[in-house]
Amino acid sequence: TFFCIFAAALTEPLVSSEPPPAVESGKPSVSLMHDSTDIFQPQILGAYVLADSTPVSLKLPAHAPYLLIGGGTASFAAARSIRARDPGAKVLIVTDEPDLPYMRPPLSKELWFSDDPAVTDTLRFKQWNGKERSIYFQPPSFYIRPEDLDGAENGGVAVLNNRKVVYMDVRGNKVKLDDDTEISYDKCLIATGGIPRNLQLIERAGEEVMKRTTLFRKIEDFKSLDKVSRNVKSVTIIGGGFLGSELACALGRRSTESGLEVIQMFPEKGNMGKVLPEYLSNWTTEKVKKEGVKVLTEALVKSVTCKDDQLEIKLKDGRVVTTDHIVAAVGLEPNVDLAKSAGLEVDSDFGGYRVNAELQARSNIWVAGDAACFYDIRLGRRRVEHHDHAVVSGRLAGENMTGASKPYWHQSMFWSDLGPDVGYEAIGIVDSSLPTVGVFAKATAKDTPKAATEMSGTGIRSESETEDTAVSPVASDTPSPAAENKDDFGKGVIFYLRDKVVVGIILWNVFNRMPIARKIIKDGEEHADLNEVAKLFNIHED
Ligand SMILES: *[C@@H]1O[C@H](CO)[C@@H](O)[C@H](O)[C@H]1NC(C)=O
Ligand SMILES: CC(=O)N[C@H]1CO[C@H](CO)[C@@H](O)[C@@H]1O
Repeated sequence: TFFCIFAAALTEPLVSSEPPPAVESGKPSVSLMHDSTDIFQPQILGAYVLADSTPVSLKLPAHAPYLLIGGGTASFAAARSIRARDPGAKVLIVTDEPDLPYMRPPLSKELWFSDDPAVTDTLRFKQWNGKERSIYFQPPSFYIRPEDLDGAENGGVAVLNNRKVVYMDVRGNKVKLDDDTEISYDKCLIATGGIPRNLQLIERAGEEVMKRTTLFRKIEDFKSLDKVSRNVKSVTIIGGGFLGSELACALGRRSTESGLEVIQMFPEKGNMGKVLPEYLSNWTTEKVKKEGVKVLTEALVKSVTCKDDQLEIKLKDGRVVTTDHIVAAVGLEPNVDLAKSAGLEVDSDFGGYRVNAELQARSNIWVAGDAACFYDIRLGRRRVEHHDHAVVSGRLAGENMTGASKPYWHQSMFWSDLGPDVGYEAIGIVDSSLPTVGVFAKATAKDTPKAATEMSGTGIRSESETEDTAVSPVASDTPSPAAENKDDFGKGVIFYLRDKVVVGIILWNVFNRMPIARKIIKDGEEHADLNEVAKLFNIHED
């Protein structure tokens, strides 16, 4: 069956592209990942119950050599790279979420396509290669308990759940938690991610509207939207970016089974209009419509009201939509709550904590993931909200925290699929407001995401690429490429330009060539003829 996944990210590099951790558990972690009987339930480590059932408070460590604030992907990636470079390291992750670190992308894609009716409990999903895994990076046995951190001979990673860091004393190298506990540190990472935005007019529309609105980010949001979508007749997604389009397609597929009406509305002219040039955005919109989604483009919401248990959405151009539930997928607000007490600068253009190319904010303090506004030595100041960026920035911060002085230059990438037949990979600044040059060729049956993963034998396409694999590409002698047919975007390369220099590249149904794209961006040269550059990707070859 055709299905449509906008995958904003790689979902696996943390487990399969690196060796399993050496000491933390008796079994190698890889075998645990594929053990079909284990279900990685979150552990709540904030309190535990003794045999006589008297709840006691934990004796938390007063000091953590490595303190990581936030329990998401960037934090977990940092913990891993710290442990890899400093095998005895004691790492404490403090997170206000109740869960152990997990990956977010499957919450808006693979989990929706699971055949398992219990998927909201198991949180396991099938990768492209058919193998199943949990969204949790590691099972509970990987971690040690916070109260055991002090005495752990080989160190380890501990997660303190349901606690929030509310204050940083930078001079004293310590933080205060929401229950007034103080923990001192040697090195600290802030990886606090962000909070989904809402439309102000929904926030102001009152409790009845808010009750029928989902902001999507966490495991709980997946569970509640799953439930809502089984109990209502109509869901409207506001937002045309990755998250909105992913969820529209996921729910759209359900519409064919259950008669659920799925509406998606956004101000742009087409899906992913902020990323794709207009002709491709238009083409993508048609794909989404075929998934059973009623797409309303150029839709600006004027008001939302609740009447007789239904929501009425009025648009500025007079259109009116009646629906049961709203999903607002209108972006992320980076969480910079600690800026004031920590004396950290928040970037006024991009939001997030300003850090240098090594992701350092101040001495002993680093920032990674969605909350970091970093200096990209190639492309300038940026903030990136993709999973792969959380992985590479967390890893880099961890390396720098353990003493490697390594500037951030590894461009994170992301990929997105429109089902098994169409997919793309992107790197750098892909912003449709930049001038673009697209070079297309006819696709063959081999040029599909499914074929690409089957050939590589992995669940994901670019998993093997690392910063070391950038090869010198060889230009092919094929004739000058040009779009043979304007409507046939079979496969191709789209260049995004700033001051005549390529700052972003989308590989459209062209797979396993990301190292070439990476090198072009790294070189940062002006190119007189991008058709010549496109030849490096050999799109006419096979
Ligand atoms: C995209 O679609 C809109 C209609 O929704 C149309 O006005 C516009 O011309 C299309 N653009 C391109 C480049 O095909
Ligand atoms: C601990 C460590 O190696 N830190 C380095 C991180 O990167 C900066 C460069 O900005 C170096 O000055 C630090 O020594």
